[in-house]
Amino acid sequence: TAAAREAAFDTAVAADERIEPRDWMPEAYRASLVRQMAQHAHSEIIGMQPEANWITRAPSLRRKAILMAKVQDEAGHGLYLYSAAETLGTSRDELLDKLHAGRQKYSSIFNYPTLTWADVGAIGWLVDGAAITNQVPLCRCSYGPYARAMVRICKEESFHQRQGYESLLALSRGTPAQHEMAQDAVNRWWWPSLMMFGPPDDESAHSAQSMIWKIKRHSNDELRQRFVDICVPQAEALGLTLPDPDLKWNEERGQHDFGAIDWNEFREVLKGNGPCNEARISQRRRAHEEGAWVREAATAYATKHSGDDSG
Ligand code: FAQ
Repeated sequence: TAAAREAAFDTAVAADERIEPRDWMPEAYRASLVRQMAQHAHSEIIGMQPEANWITRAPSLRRKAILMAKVQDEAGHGLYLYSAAETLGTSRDELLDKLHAGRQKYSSIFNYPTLTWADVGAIGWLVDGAAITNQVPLCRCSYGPYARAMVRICKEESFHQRQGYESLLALSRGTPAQHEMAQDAVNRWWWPSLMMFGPPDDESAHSAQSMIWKIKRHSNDELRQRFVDICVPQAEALGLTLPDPDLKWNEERGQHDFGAIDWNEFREVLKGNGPCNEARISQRRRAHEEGAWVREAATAYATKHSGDDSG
């Protein structure tokens, strides 16, 4: 019966068992996973744009090779995530259509511009750093295909974070102008990185249910706090300052206090009014249209060879 199926699902989730594609699941669980995984996949592929902006201008062959590999990894992450979402019965086409029509979100962070080379380092350090902090717990998500995709993605994100840190360190220890460029990038990326974790807990529409379902393991504010605590000693080691005069160690809490986040800015970016929203989505639509011939050729090839392995 329906009640028994639902009870079995609840028991499996409570016992930390994985839910797999063929298992019964509540429609709302399926819909919430598709929502989150689609947003995550879209973030990976839109997230290629800010850094790709610097591939042709990387300061050395080594930096260029590293950056190209990183941006390719992001495309790969998008593909694992779309595939994982397909196991829930939604096609990649459907999800991309929703992205292009503005009906599904992608992370707010990718609506900010990359103005200097140091932004590439700051993205690696802070944006990938925030991404790992948020995603490591997702490796224990109750939905099997999402959790497994996260394991590989997190390994690659760790490399991305280290390369960003190393690149910023080189700039910070470089000429005064390079140091200043690194500091300026950190000044611009710090607050948007804190917004990546989502709205404060008391305004987070999905958190309570997602935590019961063990899609999310920690609240938005918990992960944001963890990230701040991780970044403070790293900023010190980098010789850079985090742009928050209220940031200080709180002995009693055993955590850092930090200043107020401008949630109005966050809401504006989500509404489409960030500095680069227009540019990001139009570039994405253009790339999709320009790739139409590749999809047609791949479909024609697959049709020609279906049920025929003669080559
Ligand atoms: N931006 O109720 P909640 C990366 C939306 S990392 C835009 O708290 P939830 C790697 C939220 O969707 C970035 N929208 O939602 C990389 C919901 O709207 P909806 C991607 C946001 O799901 C690095 C509404 O606000 N990572 O790409 C944001 O419980 C460098 C209410 O919020 C992931 O997606 C935001 N920052 O918690 C790539 C991780 N925050 O759906 C390239 C997986 C919230 O009702 C270069 N996702 N919203 O229309 C998650 O962990 C969660 O979905 C949260 C939000 C924590 C993001």
